[in-house]
Amino acid sequence: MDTSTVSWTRVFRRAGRRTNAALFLLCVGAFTSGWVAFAVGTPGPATVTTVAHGIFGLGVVVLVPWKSVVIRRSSSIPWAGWALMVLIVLCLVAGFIQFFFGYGYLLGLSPIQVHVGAALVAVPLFTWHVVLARRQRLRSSDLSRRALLRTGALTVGVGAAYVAGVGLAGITRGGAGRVSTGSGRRPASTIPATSWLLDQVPELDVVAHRVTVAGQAVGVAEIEAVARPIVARLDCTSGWYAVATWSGVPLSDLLGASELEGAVSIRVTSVTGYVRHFPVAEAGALWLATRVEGQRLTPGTGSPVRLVAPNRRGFWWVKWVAAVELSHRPAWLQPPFPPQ
Ligand SMILES: Nc1nc2c(c(=O)[nH]1)N[C@H]1C(S)=C(S)[C@@H](COP(=O)(O)O)O[C@H]1N2
Ligand SMILES: [Mo]
Repeated sequence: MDTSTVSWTRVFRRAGRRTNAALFLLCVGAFTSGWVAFAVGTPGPATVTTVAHGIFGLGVVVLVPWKSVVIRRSSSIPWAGWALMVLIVLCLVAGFIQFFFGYGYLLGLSPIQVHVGAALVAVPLFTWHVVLARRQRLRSSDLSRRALLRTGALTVGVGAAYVAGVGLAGITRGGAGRVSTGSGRRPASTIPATSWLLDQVPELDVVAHRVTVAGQAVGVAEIEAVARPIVARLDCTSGWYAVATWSGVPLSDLLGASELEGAVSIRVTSVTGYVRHFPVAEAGALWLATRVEGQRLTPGTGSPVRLVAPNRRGFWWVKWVAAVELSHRPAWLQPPFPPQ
């Protein structure tokens, strides 16, 4: 046996309770930062969140050799344990595919759909695994100098792997035009028709359609008579964004100042029932748009009228708008993500 084998054996012999505790924290961190990453759209918070998410995920990968020692030591593994392992591997692989190769479809699924789907299915198994099967207490020695040094070394290693990964993504083109949310660029001419979950594209009559704005019926012709161009980035949580010139009118032009003053939020509803609430203060930054890049919207991208919300992620850009209403309900009371 040569010396390097000896030292590695010693390194992996330490695998055990602390490996599990570290993996637990990394998984919880990865899951939480993943949700936050879907919610934030502004550059500073988005950068912090996506970098943290990447580091948590890489941390899990780095601990794989130690965890395999733990697994090999245990006498039997229940089927749910295997299922959890498969889901976590699937989640990681899909995440890395998105990171290195960008947005695309395979068998009708995008890498982020697989990534998020696997993570959600893993939650009950993970909870079962942690709570029922592998309850482990923290010990005071976990905060010893040596333990902290080891954690520090792991963190530096993961940080270095992250930087290398970002460099590699530049070569594999996954990082092409990447912005702070992690999304990659698509040309404005190829904006895909995207649903948050289950919405189906309705066929609406452009001439007959009316949007009810605080009780008043507004048609496409009326919007286009006062429309102005607005350049905005549509940034979908499925991992792509497109910068386009939209044509529309801000809600602050359609709703009177006195009306806005009396309200807390603006409720924008789609003909499909898809709905989002916005704080009234954003009235000037929410646009009812009828065109993109000079062309009328297609049914898939929200015809006849959609919302353009330049400072928010794609799922706020309500398509096929039926009504804009003032409300007394605070915007934060709504579910953070649409349920349909
Ligand atoms: N009514 C409705 N509006 C919607 C959605 C939806 O499912 N239903 N999906 C949202 C999501 S997740 C995104 S990213 C954008 C996509 O717009 P696009 O189809 O023009 O690309 O529309 C948003 N508006
Ligand atoms: Mo989206």
